Amino acid sequence: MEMKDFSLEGKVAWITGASYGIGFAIATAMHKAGAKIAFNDIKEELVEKGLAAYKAEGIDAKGYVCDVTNEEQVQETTQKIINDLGKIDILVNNAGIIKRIPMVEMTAKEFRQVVDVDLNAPFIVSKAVIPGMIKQGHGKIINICSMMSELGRETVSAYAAAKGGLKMLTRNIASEYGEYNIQCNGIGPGYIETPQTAPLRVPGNPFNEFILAKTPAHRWGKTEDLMGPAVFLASDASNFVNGHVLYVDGGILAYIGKQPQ
Ligand code: NAP
Ligand code: GCO
Repeated sequence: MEMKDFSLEGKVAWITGASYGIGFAIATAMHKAGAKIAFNDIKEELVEKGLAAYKAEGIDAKGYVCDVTNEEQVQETTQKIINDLGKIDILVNNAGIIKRIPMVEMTAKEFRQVVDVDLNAPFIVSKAVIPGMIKQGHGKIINICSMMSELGRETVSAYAAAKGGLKMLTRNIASEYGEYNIQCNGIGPGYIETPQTAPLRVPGNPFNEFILAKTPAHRWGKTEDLMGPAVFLASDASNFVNGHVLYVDGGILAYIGKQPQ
């Protein structure tokens, strides 16, 4: 193994839903490793906000307005990225939503909305980019899973079902396209400080203390904690890693909880 195997020089990476949050951090890391960056968001103003944020970091990212649940928009955006940047070597299915509602109070429409973004969209975007990856003889797909790919908790039934399904979609893409030198892996972030978890971190919310107690590192994760794992899974250094979900959770999944004193 050579250290250059961790480089993304000459690669093109598409990170979905990456105007901010985890996607923005992963895109920044991949830029630092040498990749050209494409990202999308669902709203023009968010794409503009993202472009300004990338520029502030010295990143000449390409931004696209695309709803990842809309197959026509995804197909069009895929072709635009290839026209603009020549190819797509790395796909990060990052775009995601959560609705925290007790299951019996959740409408079927709300359940479907979460599954549509968190599970159906990674299928739609992966389906759009895999043919090009087969043609070029290589590709990397990274699906952003979750603690809820393994665990349940109150009020997140749709999200857990979607992220559990995303773990299995990851394994199935690895199984079906591994022979074309395409590696599909997941990253399972723990509890990370982003807008999505802001409601859980408000002062006085007992959930905040709960997560700190359940995490051996006794801290919330930062988006920076995901940068190295993402570059590893996007690089040639992980070419024999396939169908794996790498949990970046500070040890939550390994920990039964602090023993009563
Ligand atoms: P976030 O702050 O809510 O950002 C999600 C991004 O996805 C936003 O830019 C959002 O755009 C975009 N998006 C949502 N629906 C979309 C659609 N239909 N088409 C295109 N873009 C769409 O979330 P985050 O915390 O960075 O999480 C990113 C990913 O990590 C998600 O898949 C999440 O489930 C997962 N995750 C997060 C944590 C955590 O603790 N934060 C832990 C584990 C996994 P809008 O602003 O327009 O909605
Ligand atoms: C929640 C949180 C989690 C995190 C993440 C954990 O309400 O429990 O939002 O779901 O977002 O998915 O890995």
